[in-house]
Amino acid sequence: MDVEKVLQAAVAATEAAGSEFSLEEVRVRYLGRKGELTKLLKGLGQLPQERRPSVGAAINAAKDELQSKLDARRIALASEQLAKKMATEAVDVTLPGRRPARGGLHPVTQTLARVEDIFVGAGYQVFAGLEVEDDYHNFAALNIPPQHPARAMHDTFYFADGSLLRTHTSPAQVHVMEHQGPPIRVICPGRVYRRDSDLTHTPMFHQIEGLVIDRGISFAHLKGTVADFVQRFFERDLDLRFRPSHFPFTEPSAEVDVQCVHCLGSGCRVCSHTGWLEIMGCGLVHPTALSMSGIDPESWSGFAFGMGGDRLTMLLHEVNDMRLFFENDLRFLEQFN
Ligand code: 2NL
Repeated sequence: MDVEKVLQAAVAATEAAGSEFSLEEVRVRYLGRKGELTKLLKGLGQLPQERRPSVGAAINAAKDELQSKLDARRIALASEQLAKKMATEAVDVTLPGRRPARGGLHPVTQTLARVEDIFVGAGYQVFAGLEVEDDYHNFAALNIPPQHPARAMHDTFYFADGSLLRTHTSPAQVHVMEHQGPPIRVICPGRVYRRDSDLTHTPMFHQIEGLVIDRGISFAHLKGTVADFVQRFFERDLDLRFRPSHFPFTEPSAEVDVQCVHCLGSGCRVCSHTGWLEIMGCGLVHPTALSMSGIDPESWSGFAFGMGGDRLTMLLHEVNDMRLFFENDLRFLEQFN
């Protein structure tokens, strides 16, 4: 039996071991209870008496040498593995953390809040009202009797019990007139619904209406209020134009145009080459609308106005397709936060 040969094979296997697991296999194969060097030691008894001390010493020296090679290889493997881990799992602690995505208010909601803020600053209260209303508050109380042609224009969604989805935010103001009485300064923002869907109409859209009722309110108060609002909303001095119009619930009535925010009046696609953009309808509250809600038109007068929240948002941001606001594509919406 050649101790030197076994040792050489054991050392070679040690150097070749590629993991702590295979290194342990080498140790068991040579130094384990039934290992090759252990067996050599156990076989000493077969040797002649005089050779035992020298062969025994040689085997023990081989065992010691192998053990120290195994230890060295174990340390080398551990540091190799550490180096590999460091290379592949390195973390750059100086990188900024990934923040959770932050949501934001929809641009139309921001517009409603912007309008509310302007009027709250002028002493108005905000009353959103309810989206499900009855025929009386949505139509009759606003001087729109049952056979009035304006009802057809409103394309109302009705429920089986006769209640309806409000077609404008006016019924919220009717409730304020009924329950609070004059003087009134209120702004009513919210969703309204009409059975209408095409390129420029969606079945749900947003309106913001304002109502002021006090003693001696005239069209001059309305004009001043609108002019001040437009200046604050667009943060620019834009020309205004009041055109005669008609609503059942106001008399006289007007539509308000503002100088085109895009071309400032020279004519462009946004204003259909007119230089003007229509932003609201308004007027002095019809005496019938006042008395229907228990307000004496001989003692009180008022003005009201209504605007489209979606349209205002488009004008403010110079976006020319309303559908973009309803597709909920985050790439579009994120630009408003
Ligand atoms: C438009 C026109 C308007 C009103 C809304 C109103 C409300 C009450 C009484 C009288 Cl309670 N009037 N609201 C008045 C004139 C016009 O809206 O084009 N809206 C988008």
